[in-house]
Amino acid sequence: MTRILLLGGTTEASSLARKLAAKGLDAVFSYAGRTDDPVQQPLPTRIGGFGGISGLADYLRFENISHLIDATHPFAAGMSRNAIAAAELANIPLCALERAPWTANEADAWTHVANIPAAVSALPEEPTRIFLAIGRQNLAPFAAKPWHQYLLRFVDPPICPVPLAGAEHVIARGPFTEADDLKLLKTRRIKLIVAKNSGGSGARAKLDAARVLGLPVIMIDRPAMPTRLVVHDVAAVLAWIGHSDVLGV
Ligand code: 3Y8
Ligand code: NAP
Repeated sequence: MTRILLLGGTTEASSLARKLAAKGLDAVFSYAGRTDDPVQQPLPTRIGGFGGISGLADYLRFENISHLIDATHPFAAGMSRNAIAAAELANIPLCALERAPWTANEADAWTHVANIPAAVSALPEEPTRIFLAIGRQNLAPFAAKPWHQYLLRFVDPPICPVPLAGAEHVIARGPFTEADDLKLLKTRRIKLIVAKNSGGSGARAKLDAARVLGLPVIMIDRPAMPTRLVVHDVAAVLAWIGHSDVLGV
């Protein structure tokens, strides 16, 4: 009997959730509970951590999950690593739905760095107006270079002080549009963007706007992930769970 746990929190996860619901499949959608008011899903939804690897393995067993799908974000490394270990413990098949990294073209001025500390090191020495488009959770290392004027973008209003004195912030939930991000970069006089190589369409607008304005981008590579089955579209996930129709998906 097919019963799916879908680890979500991305555009692709929401798209897959709509397909699973449309097919009437028995599936549970899972959010970490990072945001105040996550997008409603067309599936029964649970919110919050599982309690590490063992907590997730117990959940898989007690909920009689037959298929685990990791459609979390490429930078949600902790969750993805736990999913691999828990699926093995509970002897449940795991499939990761992951979008391809973004790649630069000749019109882009990207500097690739391996991680957050390397992004801090790559910042210019002279004071610069920087759009730090990496969310809320990894800001503290940038306090090492307080002479920059940082612009931050949060999903929810910050409830505790931001670890970057003097930073400006905007509250917005993606997916974002190129027109909106062009306006943001122009009105805030941004001269450099720091971004995570998240891939997908929902966070891409700032890169397209940077290309139009000829702005440099420091692009943070995604963390390496242990070997697991990875697919790149909803159709492949449906085929994996044995529910793709001959005429469509
Ligand atoms: C809680 C669920 C959907 C999913 C939409 C995608 C697109 C819009 C763009 C910028 C970059 C950033 C951030 C971002 C985007 C989508 C997608 C994506 C980037 C929500 C969501 C949850 C989160 C968590 C949140 C993080 C933060 C990261 C903001 C919902 C809206 C920067 C990642 O305040 C916090 O604690 C925020 C934490 C993890 C990264 C960070 O470290 O701060 N996403 N984002 C999920 C959960 O609880 O399980 O609220 O509806 C989902 C989306 N955010 O269904 O339409 O698919 O990537 N999310 C990044 O890519 O760099 C914004 O500003 O340009
Ligand atoms: P993370 O650092 O990889 O995970 C930390 C812990 O959060 C996990 O060990 C787990 O707690 C819990 N968790 C994470 N995702 C979960 C989910 N979908 N359902 C239930 N628990 C979850 O996670 P993160 O990077 O903060 O991402 C959190 C959520 O935001 C995920 O849904 C992710 O898809 C989404 N998101 C993240 C980013 C990003 O840049 N990181 C961008 C867009 C969306 P336990 O150990 O207690 O089980």
